[in-house]
Amino acid sequence: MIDVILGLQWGDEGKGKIVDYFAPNYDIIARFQGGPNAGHTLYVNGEKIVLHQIPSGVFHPHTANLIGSGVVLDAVTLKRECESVAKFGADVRKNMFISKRTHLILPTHRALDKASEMQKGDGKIGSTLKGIGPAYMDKTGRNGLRVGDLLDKNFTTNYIKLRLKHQRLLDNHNFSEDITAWEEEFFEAVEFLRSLNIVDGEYYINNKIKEGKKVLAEGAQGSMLDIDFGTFPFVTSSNTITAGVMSGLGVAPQLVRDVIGITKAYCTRVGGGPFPTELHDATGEELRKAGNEFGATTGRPRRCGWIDLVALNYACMINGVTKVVMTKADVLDKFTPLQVCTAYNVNGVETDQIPFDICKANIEPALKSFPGWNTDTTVCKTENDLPETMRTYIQFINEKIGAPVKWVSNGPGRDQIVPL
Ligand code: 2SA
Ligand code: MG
Repeated sequence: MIDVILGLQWGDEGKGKIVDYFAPNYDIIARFQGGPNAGHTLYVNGEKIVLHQIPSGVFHPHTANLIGSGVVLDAVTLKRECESVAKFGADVRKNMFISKRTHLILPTHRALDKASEMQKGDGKIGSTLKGIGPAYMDKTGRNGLRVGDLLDKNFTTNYIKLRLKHQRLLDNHNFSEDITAWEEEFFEAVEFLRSLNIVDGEYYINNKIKEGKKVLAEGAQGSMLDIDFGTFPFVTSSNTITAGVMSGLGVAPQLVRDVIGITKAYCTRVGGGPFPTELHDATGEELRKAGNEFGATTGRPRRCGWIDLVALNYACMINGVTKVVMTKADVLDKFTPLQVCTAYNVNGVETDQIPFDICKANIEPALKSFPGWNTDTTVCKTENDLPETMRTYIQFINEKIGAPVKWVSNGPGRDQIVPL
């Protein structure tokens, strides 16, 4: 049995905290896509920790953590992260497993990411520059190196061949940056990676499921950044949606039980691309401050705006969402009135669908106004503690997106979550 947790917006919905919250109910937490572009923030004994490559179940000693085949892996980030979680008592040699089919991010992938963004100029994607796009390009282009290849004695020769290919591309971009230091770090990290639990991920997970173990698939980024159904080309290079769980872990669709979608009570986006409900005014600035909306990986300020039910409804449809968690509800505590986007006016025509040409169209959101609650909700423990105005806001969202909000997260703490 597999349950899925994934983001319904443009990432940063608070997946890390929610996975950490649910982790004790599962035997295995598995990342199925993305790489060190992810920034999953959690709090362990009151201390903040941001995970990029390691699944968010790592602090639960009885939970195994799988880095699945659909992930792209940066050995340097992984090594650093393993060292930092060890300080909090997590032992990755005991509870973390890496699929042999997981593709490696090479130092030249990072350089290519930079070069590509520089060439795009104003039209740049706003990539995290972690080498994600180029690593997935080498996967689909059938050139990439995988974790299992590290166990081959010809690894270094194969690495050099691919590096030469990349060098020619970088020369075409007129990109010259000395990557010697990155390479040194890479080979050190590769040595470390060889000493971890490298497994046949698809057999590992299917055998565990046969034994009756429960799996939680942990999504990274968000549905609107999906390579196929997001706001292309302003997307990441993987399938962030439920479909990615099957291809990224090697599991059958009928094993999936719940798809738990995470949305903020408002909306953010980091990087380029369309964001119909974005606020360019003081309210947007206040949301950024109140929500501490800065990239967990890059520190970039996130763009902020009202919740977008057109996009949320679309994400629920594509993912087959069965339950929703609304996060950062407390960030809205001091905002009134609140706005909710119920439709788009696309070049003057109203629609409740995501237009194909969302990146080019002139979109005006149709907004419905709700009174705010002006209450400190961080102290709420049960549904009855939540202000009536918040419950009305949630009820409206449930109806529009066709999936029920079942939990409200009202602060960063592990215990700040209210079941509905
Ligand atoms: P990439 O690096 O090639 O995947 O970037 C492509 C687009 O995907 C966006 N993207 C993200 N959006 C939100 N959160 C992400 N993770 C970090 C975080 C991001 C950060 O948790 O805050 O720290 O800046 C993430 N990763 C990728 C990216 O902004 C591009 O729009
Ligand atoms: Mg994030």
